[in-house]
Amino acid sequence: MGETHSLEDRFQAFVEAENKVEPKHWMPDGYRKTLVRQISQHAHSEIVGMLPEANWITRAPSLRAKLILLAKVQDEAGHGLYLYSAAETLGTSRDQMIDDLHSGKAKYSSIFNYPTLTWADMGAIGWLVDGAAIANQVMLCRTSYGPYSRAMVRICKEESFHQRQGFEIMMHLAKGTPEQKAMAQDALNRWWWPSIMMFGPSDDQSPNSAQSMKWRIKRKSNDELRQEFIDKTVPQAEFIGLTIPDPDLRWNEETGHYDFGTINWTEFFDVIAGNGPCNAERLAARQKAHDEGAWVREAAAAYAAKQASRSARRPAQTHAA
Ligand code: BYC
Repeated sequence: MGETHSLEDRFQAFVEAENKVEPKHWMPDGYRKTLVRQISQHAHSEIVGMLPEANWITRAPSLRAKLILLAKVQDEAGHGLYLYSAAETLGTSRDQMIDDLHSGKAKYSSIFNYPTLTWADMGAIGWLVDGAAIANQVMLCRTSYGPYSRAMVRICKEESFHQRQGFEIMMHLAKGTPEQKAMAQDALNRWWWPSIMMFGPSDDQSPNSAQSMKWRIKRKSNDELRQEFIDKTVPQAEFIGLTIPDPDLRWNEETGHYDFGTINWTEFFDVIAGNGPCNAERLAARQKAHDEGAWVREAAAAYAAKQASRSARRPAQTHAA
């Protein structure tokens, strides 16, 4: 008991001194569990997040737009893979994480349970969803767990490109015909509130935040990051002549931040409980892809087994020769 306490105290001092925790270091069980929960949720979000955008690859309005969207969706697959690998260093398996996604035990970001109805939604996702992801993930580059923080550095570089591609789509539409501008405004109207919900419940309703901040897993609170994102994004909307769909949004001279209206937390909790507009569709698509990919996993395992048995035989053959 006393020994556990001193290990925990030493661990706490270690993270407070801004050291990185590595896979083979001792860590409290709760730290390990929190990271597996958060990193796997993050990985699932990247993978499920490919679905709403992939919906538009075949309908992108030009070859250039198609290439860029294809590259972005591929980046997201890569982010999912780094993140699954980072979570595996904590002793969980990819199969377990995927089972937890399919059974509904593990969450993925609420944002991907909304439909992508028009091309402007590709702009809104890049600009707002990747913009929100960057705010959250720049902070995670300084997270205390080494493999997670290093994955975040690369992911953030790619997310910056995603945010720009989204903003470019919105800027072009906003400067286009009245119909195009209306399409951009409609996408902003539908994606704004879900995007600011992405940061998670407000700090007084966030059960995991206090401990995660203490362990230096999270470096800023959900509300701090949400405010940073709003402060950064409102001038961008003004610059392209679009209106944020919040009548209560106004600059507050005293605080130096934008005040904003009340978030519909009932909607948020409904979506994360599995009842959003596309939850069932997203999970069914992932399950189908997993089932249809079984032969690839089997072939890869058979190939790996063949290679392993060859290399096990090789030293003996070399010796005999
Ligand atoms: N959606 O105590 P809290 C991307 C859950 S993908 C669903 O504040 P925590 C991209 C939370 O899990 C970006 N669930 O939790 C990909 C917890 O439930 P459990 C995804 C949410 O973990 C493709 C409960 O609510 N980014 O960039 O301290 C295309 C209470 O919350 C959400 C990440 O995953 C949500 N939005 O803080 C384009 C970043 N929010 O698990 C873009 C990594 C909260 O106890 N994750 N919940 O059952 C994090 O930074 C943190 O996990 C969160 C939540 C800030 C999201």
